[in-house]
Amino acid sequence: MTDFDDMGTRIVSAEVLVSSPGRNFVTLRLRTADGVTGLGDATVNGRELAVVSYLQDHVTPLLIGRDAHAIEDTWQYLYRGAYWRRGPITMAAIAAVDTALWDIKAKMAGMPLYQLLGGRSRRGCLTYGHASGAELPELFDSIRAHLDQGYRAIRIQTGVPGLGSVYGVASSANAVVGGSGASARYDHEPARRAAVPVEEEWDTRAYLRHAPSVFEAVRNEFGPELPLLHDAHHRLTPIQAAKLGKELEPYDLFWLEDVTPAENTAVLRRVREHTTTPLAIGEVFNTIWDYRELFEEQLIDYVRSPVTHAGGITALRRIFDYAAVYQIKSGVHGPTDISPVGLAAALHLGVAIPNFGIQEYMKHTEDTDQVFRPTYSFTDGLLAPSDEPGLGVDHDDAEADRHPYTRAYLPVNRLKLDGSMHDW
Ligand code: GCO
Ligand code: MG
Repeated sequence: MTDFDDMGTRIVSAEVLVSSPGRNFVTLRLRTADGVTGLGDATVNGRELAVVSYLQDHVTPLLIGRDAHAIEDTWQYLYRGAYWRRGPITMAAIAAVDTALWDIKAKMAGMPLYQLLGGRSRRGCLTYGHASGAELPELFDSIRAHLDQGYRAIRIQTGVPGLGSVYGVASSANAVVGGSGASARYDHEPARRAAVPVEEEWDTRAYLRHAPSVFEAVRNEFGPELPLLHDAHHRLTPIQAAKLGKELEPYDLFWLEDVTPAENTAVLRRVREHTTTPLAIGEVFNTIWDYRELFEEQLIDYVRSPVTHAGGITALRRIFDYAAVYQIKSGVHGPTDISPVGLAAALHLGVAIPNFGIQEYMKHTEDTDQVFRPTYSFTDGLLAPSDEPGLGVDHDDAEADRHPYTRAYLPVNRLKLDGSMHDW
């Protein structure tokens, strides 16, 4: 489309910004001839520079001169036009462009983005926080610390007897800025930056024996009301997943996440046959197509896709509308590797859609917030976008320059038994 009603809305610059204020982030900034800027998150944890190249070498040259208002057409142009559709790198790049364009459109309208998505349906987005501990006493302290901060739903991850560090469990050894001891974080950045990924060991049988006893202890200590969640990190076979779901039923989980590897979603039929524990999946999905069978066969209860990895606000909105037909709700991925830009986008969608479920929320470090200056607020466990025009985030280039990119990896997972690589 080259016909512009208003040449002031034409995109005149597209910058890919890379910084590491506590961990690596890739951010796209678009600017119109009128000087309106918009931001998009393109961070793919551990593979950041692949998206930088995709954007810089293949996408940003196509954006110059396009009408910033043409969000849908730009999305289709980048998705259909690439020929090589889908995949995390492509979809993160498209997501960044889409998010930046929505930011620009909302700023031009002088409205917070949620107004353009249908307006506010709720005061804020119910969040869940990450409590963890190698042993029960540390876990209980971590749960109490989260409740003190106002969280009203809590994800529970613990160590497993006989294993060293387990992903998702904070320990003083891998604590990073933002906490120590029971409230320490496990982000693997920057404390565990290394030339190669850290290797962790895994034993599924030990985990399956241990997990139900943890939830029993948590229910005994904290009572039946508190919504509890758990992430199995794609580590189980279908029958193991079915067993875990069944054994956790007495503890009334809000959800059990990523029980099996995400490539073969059909196996969730087996899991569903055996358990009424609600299931959540999708943080590594990229498109609406990944959900088709899961929705139509009613195999899941929550959609985990974030704006950042599912092609942006345009695409995620479509996924949520499709999910709503099946009474499936949102449960957007919100770890610290989703930047404040990606999180703000999720919050604008979250307050607007009818089928909001819950929003994951791990607070970013102060350094991160100084770069992005988010204006969303966290009150009584609800995270809400501000009424600033657009997304309500910024990018302070001088702050970002103080934190240059540093190569970093997520850990890998090997079986304790014989060192085989295991699903992560
Ligand atoms: C979650 C996740 C994260 C991911 C991480 C990968 O549920 O929050 O599983 O911890 O592992 O975002 O980059
Ligand atoms: Mg997860």
